[in-house]
Amino acid sequence: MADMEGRILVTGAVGQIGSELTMALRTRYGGSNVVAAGHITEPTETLRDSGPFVTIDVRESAEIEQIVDKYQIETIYHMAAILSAVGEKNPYMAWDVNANGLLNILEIARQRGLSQVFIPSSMAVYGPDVPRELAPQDCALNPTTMYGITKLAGEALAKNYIHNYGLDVRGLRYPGVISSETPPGGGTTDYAVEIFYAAEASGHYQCFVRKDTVLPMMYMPDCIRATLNLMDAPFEDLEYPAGYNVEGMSFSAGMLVEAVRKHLPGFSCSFVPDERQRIADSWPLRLDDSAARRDWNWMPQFGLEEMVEDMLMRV
Ligand code: AKB
Repeated sequence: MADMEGRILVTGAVGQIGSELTMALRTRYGGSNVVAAGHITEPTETLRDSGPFVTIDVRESAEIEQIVDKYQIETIYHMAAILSAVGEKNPYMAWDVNANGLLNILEIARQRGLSQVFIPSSMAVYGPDVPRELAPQDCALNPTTMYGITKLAGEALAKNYIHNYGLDVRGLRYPGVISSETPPGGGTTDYAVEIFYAAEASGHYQCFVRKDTVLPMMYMPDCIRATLNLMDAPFEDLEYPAGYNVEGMSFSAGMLVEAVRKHLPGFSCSFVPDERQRIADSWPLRLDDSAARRDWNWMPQFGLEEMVEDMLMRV
C-alpha cells in the first residue's frame, strides 16, 4: 500500500472514469479509506459493497463539507462533471456543475487544509485556432464549447488556489477515454466506446461523426495510471500542475472501424454526423504530451491495436 494520510473522497464515482478510479484507489489504500460519492445514478454492487458510498450534489457546499468532515477526508479526486454534448444542450447546468462545483471543492479544500485535490480537465480547453495536428501544452486557449469554457475556468481556478493559497491541485487534460466497465454519458468521444458494444450486440453501428474525424484518445488502464502517477509525483517537479496534456493514441472513426473489422469481419458502420460533429471539429487531432513525459514520466501502454483487442475481450 502506498503512503497515505487521511481518507480519499472521489466525486463522480459512479461515472466512467470515477468508477474505475475508485476501485483502483481502494485496491491501493483499502476500501474503507476511499469514500465514493455519486449523485443521481445508482452505484454498481461492486462500488457500493467495497467501501463507503455517499450521495453528494457538488453544487451544494454544505453536502460536500458534511462528508469531508464526517470521513476526515484529506484528498479529493473531483471527477463529477457534465460532458461536452450534454453541456452544449444545457450550458447553464454545465457551468453550474463543472465550474461552481469545482470552486466549492477548492474552497472546502482550502478552508480545511486538505493535502491534495485532483481535477479532470479535458482536451476541450482547446479551440479550433490551435495547431490542430499537435496541440501544444502551453498556448492561448480559446474553447468554443461551453464544456471547454468550464474546463478552462477549472484550470484557471486551480492555478489561483495553487498560487494564492499554496493548495496542491493537479489536473490532466483527458482526451476521449475508452473503457469497458462503465459507459460514458453525454460526451462527444462516446462513439469510440459505443462502437464496441454495437459490434458485439448487432454487428452494426451508426456513428455520429464523419469517418475522417480524428481525435486524441486513451484506454482506461492508461487513464487510471496517468491519474495516479500525476498525484504521486513531487509537486515541485510539475510545471503545469493544473492541466497536463496526456494521450494514448489518435485515430479517425474510420480507422477504428477497420481495427474492429480485423477481429469481427462482418461488422459494418454507417456515418451520420449530428450536432456533435461541430464539437469534434473544434478539438485537436493530437495532443503534445511531452511535458507530462518529461515532468512525471508519462508513457502510454495501449495503442489502437492493443486497445481494440482488449476491449473486444471485455465487452
Ligand atoms: C467528451 O467527449 O466530452 C469528453 C472529453 C473529451 O472531455 N470525453
